[in-house]
Amino acid sequence: MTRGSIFKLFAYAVVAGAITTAVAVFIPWLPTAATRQADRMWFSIWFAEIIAIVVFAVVAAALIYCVVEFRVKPGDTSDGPPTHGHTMLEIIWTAIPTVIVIAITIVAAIVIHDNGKAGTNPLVIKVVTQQFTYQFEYPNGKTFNILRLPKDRNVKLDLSSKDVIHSFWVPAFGQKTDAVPGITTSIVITPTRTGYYPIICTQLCGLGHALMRSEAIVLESTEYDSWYASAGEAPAAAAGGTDGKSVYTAAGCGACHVFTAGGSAGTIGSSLDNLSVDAAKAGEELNDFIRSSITDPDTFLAPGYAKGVMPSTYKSSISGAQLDSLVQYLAENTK
Ligand code: HEC
Ligand SMILES: [Cu+2]
Repeated sequence: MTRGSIFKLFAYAVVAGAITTAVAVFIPWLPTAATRQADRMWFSIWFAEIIAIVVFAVVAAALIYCVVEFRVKPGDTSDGPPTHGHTMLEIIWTAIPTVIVIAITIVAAIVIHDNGKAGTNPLVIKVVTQQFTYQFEYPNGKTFNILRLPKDRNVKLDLSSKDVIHSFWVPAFGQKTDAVPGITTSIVITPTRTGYYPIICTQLCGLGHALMRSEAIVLESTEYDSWYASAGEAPAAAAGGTDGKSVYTAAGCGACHVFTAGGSAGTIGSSLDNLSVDAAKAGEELNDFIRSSITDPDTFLAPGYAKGVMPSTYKSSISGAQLDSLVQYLAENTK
């Protein structure tokens, strides 16, 4: 190869590498990391990314060089010269990818290992999922439907499910795990930035799946401590409470139902604003009708709605006292 052709190859590689680097750097593919685990995760992604950019630049340069340099001349109908394999080249293009893949594997293994470590005294929060809500149980036994976390402390989330498979994903936290019925799965996060982050269910878990969202709020540790000390005083905030309206919110009814008093506008289920009409159709007294509609939704179907859409798990997931106040709350606020 002449010096000129080596220069050309090099120039193609620099251009291809520069364009790819610009695409990687200037488009915000990843959210700003908000936990120590996400920092490590982003590191492993960038590690693989830089290798990919270099490989792409080399391959693109060779490709462009060949297309430009060896293109057929007008009127040339001859065959190219016969070539046999090149053992040294084959050894090189096998050895280099092997080294690259091993390097990426080692970095990924270290990141996964470090991200699984909860330290000696993590804050353990139980995350109970259920169509289509999250409940967060703190060590003091109080339950909330918003996840509040202190900054700079290891938090271990123990996930479980009351019905089907759900998932817990906060993009900026860099960690994601499924909540599977019958077992407890867990993830560790150490928040490094205060702020508000959406929690998203990523397993298609039923008709209300798209609405299965919650929020995580990372607070300075002093703010968190004072919230924790006074938390749960206001019954409306506590999903474990028996106030009818908070049961309605915590159980996720609003994801599917229009209910003016509850401020919900879900359209998967029927409106709950005029239940007396359907109670009369079913030939039941209003309170009994509401109760049986919640515990055995398929017995009487609201006209025009399908069987099996409303979860039939509420009879076990809502306590007796919660159900009583939920029924009363709906009866008092419907027509
Ligand atoms: C996944 C969506 C979904 C969720 C979540 C849901 N429902 Fe329903 N619900 C429906 C559908 C669809 C119907 C109509 C079919 C039927 O009657 O079973 C319905 C019917 C009802 C009815 C009877 C309405 C009528 O006019 O006959 C009541 C009452 C009711 N739901 C209350 C609730 C309450 C309370 C909750 C929360 C504890 C809840 N639903 C959660 C989808 C849902
Ligand atoms: Cu879900």
